[in-house]
Amino acid sequence: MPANLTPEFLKAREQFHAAQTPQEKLIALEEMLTTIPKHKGTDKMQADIKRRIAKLRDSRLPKKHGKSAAFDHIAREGAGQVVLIGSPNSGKSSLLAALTNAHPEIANYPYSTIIPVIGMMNFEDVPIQLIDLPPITLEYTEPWVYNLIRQSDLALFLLDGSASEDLSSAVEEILLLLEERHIQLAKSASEEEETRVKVVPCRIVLTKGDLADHRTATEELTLIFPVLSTSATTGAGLDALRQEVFTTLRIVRIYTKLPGKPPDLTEPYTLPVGSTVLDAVKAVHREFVDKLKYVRIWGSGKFDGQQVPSDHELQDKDIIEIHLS
Ligand SMILES: Nc1nc2c(ncn2[C@@H]2O[C@H](COP(=O)(O)OP(=O)(O)OP(=O)(O)O)[C@@H](O)[C@H]2O)c(=O)[nH]1
Ligand SMILES: [Mg+2]
Repeated sequence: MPANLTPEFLKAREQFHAAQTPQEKLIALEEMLTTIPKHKGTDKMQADIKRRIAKLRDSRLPKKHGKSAAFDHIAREGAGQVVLIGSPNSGKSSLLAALTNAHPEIANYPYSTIIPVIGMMNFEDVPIQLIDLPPITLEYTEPWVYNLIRQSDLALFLLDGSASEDLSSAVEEILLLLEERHIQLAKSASEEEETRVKVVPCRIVLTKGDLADHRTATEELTLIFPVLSTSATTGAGLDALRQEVFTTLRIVRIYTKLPGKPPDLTEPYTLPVGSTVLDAVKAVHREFVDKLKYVRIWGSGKFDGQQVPSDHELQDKDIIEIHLS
């Protein structure tokens, strides 16, 4: 198939060859990528331009011991760590900006995100850490992206709901790349776990719901993972997404109170679903465990203020009053 290159593209290519600095080269390459006719005949050229862009961006990052910069670990903050993953331009950075106070770079060209960007999202009174990542593609993926996914509690898999491509095969392609690195995305973390493989719960987020030609969840997609539709522009679907993230993280929040005083409802302790009264006491203060006399509980389907054994399983929003000897 002939490439049918446009005059705009040829001009951008000339600028690329004339470019003196990495910055000028990058600008020209991005222009080439925007103006190149998008069809099968230019697939290889497009991939080549993307690779060059990624390489140039990479060379602008601070170097560590001569190797490219790596972000192999991000300290967990809040009740859970959630990564935003997907193809270029799927709307990851836009979603981070819509859900948190972070200001990531957002652009209509691919690979606009080159380093992880962190933001804190609130679901009601629970802070949850979101990490916006560079895209995952066959052509080029930052190697440390996989490490951050492996360490996360949940992956949100973003799909551009306005794209014409086959969304389920786009998902399958990325799932394979992850599997090669021993990461298995799954509906829940409780599925059978091989030792070498890290299972990370996953939800699909269909983005750009405000665009007239946006797609809704197909049965094929929902068979892979539960699907949520959103728009970073209008905010549609964002509340449901916050709720789903909280539910999928499987955490309960616990408030504490002092005898005779009202409970402190400002900052809950967050614990995994299934945690006991003793786990909560430990979370409040390690040393309380040895001195523990009894705990009274509010919520939990119990009479308010009822005394409960230390192996009592906590429910979301329980309030505990710890009595020490
Ligand atoms: N109309 C509309 N456009 C959106 C929405 N979300 C993202 N976009 C646009 O889609 C383009 C890509 O958005 P980004 O958030 O930069 O995408 P990304 O997934 O972070 O891209 P990379 O970092 O390159 O992987 C930008 O032009 C955004 O303005 C949305 O909800 N509605
Ligand atoms: Mg981005």
